[in-house]
Amino acid sequence: CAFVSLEDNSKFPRNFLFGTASSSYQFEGAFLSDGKGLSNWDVFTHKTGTILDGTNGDVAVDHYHRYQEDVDLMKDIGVNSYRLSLSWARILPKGRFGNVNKAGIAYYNRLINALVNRGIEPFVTITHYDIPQELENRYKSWLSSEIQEDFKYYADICFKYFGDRVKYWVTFNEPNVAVICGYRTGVYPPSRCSGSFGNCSYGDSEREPFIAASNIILSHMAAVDVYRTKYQKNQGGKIGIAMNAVWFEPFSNSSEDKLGAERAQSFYMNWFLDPIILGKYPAEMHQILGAELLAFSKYDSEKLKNGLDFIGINHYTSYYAKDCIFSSCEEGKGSSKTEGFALTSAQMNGLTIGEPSALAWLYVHPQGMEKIVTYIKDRYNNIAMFITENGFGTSENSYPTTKDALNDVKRVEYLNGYLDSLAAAIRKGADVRGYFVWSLLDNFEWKHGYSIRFGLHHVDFASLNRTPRMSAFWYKNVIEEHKSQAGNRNGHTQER
Ligand code: PNW
Repeated sequence: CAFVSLEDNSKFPRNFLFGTASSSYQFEGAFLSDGKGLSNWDVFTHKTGTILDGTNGDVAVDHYHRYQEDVDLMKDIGVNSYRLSLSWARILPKGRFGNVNKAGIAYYNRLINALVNRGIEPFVTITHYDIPQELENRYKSWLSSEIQEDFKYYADICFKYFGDRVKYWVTFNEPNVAVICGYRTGVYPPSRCSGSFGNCSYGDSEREPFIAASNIILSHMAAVDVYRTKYQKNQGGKIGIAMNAVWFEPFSNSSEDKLGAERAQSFYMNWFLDPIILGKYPAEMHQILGAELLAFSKYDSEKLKNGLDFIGINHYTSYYAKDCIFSSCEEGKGSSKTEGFALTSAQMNGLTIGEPSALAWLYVHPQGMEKIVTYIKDRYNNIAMFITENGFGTSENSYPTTKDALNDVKRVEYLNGYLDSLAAAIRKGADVRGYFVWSLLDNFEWKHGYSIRFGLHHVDFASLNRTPRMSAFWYKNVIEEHKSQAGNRNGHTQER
């Protein structure tokens, strides 16, 4: 027969979103322009010693003024979606204790309209780490249940002003990283920690992360409730959350290490997803921490469960995981109940899970993508998923000349391997609907300032000129290939 259906050649579903991701603090700059209030990250980065290269996001990559150029870059690549976040302090400089900043609303309208007019679907995160400093000063932000009211108020405003054009909402970016870094190790604002976990003036590393997490979970549920009751029917969008998702590979085949890996996951990701989707914290957390830290009031627990339309997965790396209940682990490493008595590390007993990168936490292990997606699919009944971030960081030191800086072979290899692994999970039935590369541009990489680069485009931080890297051309190719294959589906056949 001369006719062959190409249906099976298409690796990704027909309406798959291919995009790039960004966040307000890391991209926008304009930190005091047009009525914006100070955020926790503005205040944090202005203290000496907080950021490794002494920089801050005051200007960042000036996306606030250069967004049109950046939308053009997206168009060049051919993406059909862009993940961005809204700066809470740009929209509500003083949270619910002040006015809506109309100039902030106008900026996001300009950006969203620029996207929509070019056929690019906005995928919008409501909070990507940055919150108005006012909420920290007034009531210690996530440590107080008061913040639930503030978040609900803010989310309502976002839906009201932008929901006619935004069909994908993410309430929180990586709340697990936010509470671990903000309240356990203290390396992000509000710089709280205790004991051997870090070096802070205030805090309690063994308790505060769990309190902050409960308030984030309930804030998420409150926003979802507002969306579903007031907006979803008319606006027709979907709402979810984006978790940092590490694949924990059991270090050995022993049932102890398998349980150790399971506990590591429960204390990292399921910690948030279980209450939101299944209505209660993971059983392992209850067993190890006891009821007190995890208690939702009766009133609060009634609000839990079924609180997502999709799960956002930010996946970069895998670690080995080892049991520390039946086996002994090094003092201070994995021996803590706050991490479920599991030791997790990219390197164990002389074995390394993958090639290291310029970032101490990022190791290349593409198989982890298929495994984490399959794990989430199985645990949460194959609810819709998006890979809301995946990317590779490099340090400028390893790229001495501009020519080399653009020739990012390692990033291409990384992305290509992870995307293939994602395709394998989809082939086996995972309902994954989109993939976003972190990031469109080099940008402000939190603790590392501008010394770590994740962009498909190189940014010269002096001139702010953007130049596409090899990886941008690689991504363009991936998208074009997908379009031609998906275009041939739907009953079309092609002559061979
Ligand atoms: C994410 N880890 O952070 C954030 O969502 C982005 O804002 C950030 O720029 C990007 O990944 C690259 O770092 C992470 O320790 C923070 O595994 C920590 C981890 C992973 C991602």
